[in-house]
Amino acid sequence: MKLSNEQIAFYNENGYLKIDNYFSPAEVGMLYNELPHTCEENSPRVILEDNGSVRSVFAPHFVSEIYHRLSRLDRLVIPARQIVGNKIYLHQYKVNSKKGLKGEWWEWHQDFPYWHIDDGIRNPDLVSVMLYLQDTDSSNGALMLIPKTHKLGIVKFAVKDSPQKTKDYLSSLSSDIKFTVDHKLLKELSLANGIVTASGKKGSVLFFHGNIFHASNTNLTPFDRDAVLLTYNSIDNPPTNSLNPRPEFLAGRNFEPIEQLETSILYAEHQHE
Ligand code: 6CS
Ligand code: FE
Repeated sequence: MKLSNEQIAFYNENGYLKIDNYFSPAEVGMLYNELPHTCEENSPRVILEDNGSVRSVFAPHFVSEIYHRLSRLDRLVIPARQIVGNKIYLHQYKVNSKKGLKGEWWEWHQDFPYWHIDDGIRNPDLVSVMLYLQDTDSSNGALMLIPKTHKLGIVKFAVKDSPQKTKDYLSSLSSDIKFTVDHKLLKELSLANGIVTASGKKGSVLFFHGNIFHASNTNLTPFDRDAVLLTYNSIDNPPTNSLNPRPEFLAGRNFEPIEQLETSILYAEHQHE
């Protein structure tokens, strides 16, 4: 499960790395079946689209042992440590659902500006890993990426056409996020580097850098696109925003390095599957 030198080199050059068939159908099925148990009614951890469908469920590990085991899985933690180059803890954990015919877009953005400005994390020494719970392609809202843009640092933000609907942390989580990429810059980099669509069957994973430009479309198919996202941070790079810190379900506060790794999320009785 350690990444090869070639995989690390590809990630460092491009800002992302997709690995197919990384989780078994049994593991994906277990995570998918557990989803309803992670989003209790009226929880602040559950972010809804304007149309009422679930957009994100944050911190599923707060209520689910299976999701807690996933966050400590060797197949995720060991590559994340390699990419970050240090011991890691979990900064953010969510399931981004893009329900069929309901899931809205994520405008072109970088993730690190939110963690830098909202949480006070000083350096981009983080890595996100996305686990596909369903077959995902351009039709049902696969992530689009512009390779190599992770090398640009935090870039110029677009000027929003209309004032933000909310001033609270939802302006970082809704389909109208506050920090998006300047459109002139977006066009320049799209022409220069191209746009990659990170399609993958269920069980694929995508490691990606906090500064890479990425976006995803609305889901116009009747097929859901649920994806688990874990963001690991270097233990030497914690949030410094103590004045008005975001809730713990958005910015983790357990800075202990993840050790004693899980070797499977399946319980013993299922591990033969
Ligand atoms: O604010 C945050 O932490 C979340 N918002 C976005 C747009 N990406 C990073 C993260 O998931
Ligand atoms: Fe993002």
